Amino acid sequence: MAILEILEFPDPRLRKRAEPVETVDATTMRLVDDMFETMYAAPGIGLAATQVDVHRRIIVIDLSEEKNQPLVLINPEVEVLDPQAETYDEGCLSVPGFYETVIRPRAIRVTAQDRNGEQQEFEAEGLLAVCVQHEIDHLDGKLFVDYLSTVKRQRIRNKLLKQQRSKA
Ligand code: QAP
Ligand code: CO
Repeated sequence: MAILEILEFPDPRLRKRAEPVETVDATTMRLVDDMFETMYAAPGIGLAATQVDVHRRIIVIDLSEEKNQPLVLINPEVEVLDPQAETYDEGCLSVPGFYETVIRPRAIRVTAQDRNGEQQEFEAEGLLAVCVQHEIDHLDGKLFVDYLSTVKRQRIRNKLLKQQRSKA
């Protein structure tokens, strides 16, 4: 297993649209395992392949305290069950140090393949619904900062660029 480098906003590679996974093979499984190791080490609760510069429709999530409830979503599809808006203070491993309120539909149905390529389907609300929608956005080249005002987004962008320059 390996810890992968996480791309940070405003890296243009975070804007690429991920392609569907055709067959869940050994390469896919290895990537999933590396994504979990990377997410747990961060630590985070959700990670999309886009964030590690792999442009395939793969997401890993674990909302448990003990980090023992891994959820793998390959080629995920979402249907809104309840469009009523719900707010949540979101963060992102690609936007380290910043949390802002985002509004999304409160309840969804998720269809996706799991780590073995088996089709799974479940309903989600609360943090899981937020996390799935946030991660699917990544696969479409979208970030939570896109829901903020231009002024807020630019301020975050400038602060992160400054941090990244001082690290490099
Ligand atoms: C996405 O986010 C998410 O700023 C997953 O310094 C977030 O794992 C979905 C993290 C909130 C729903 C609600 C962020 C770690 C982790 C940071 C994460 C940081 C260190 C974010
Ligand atoms: Co994110």
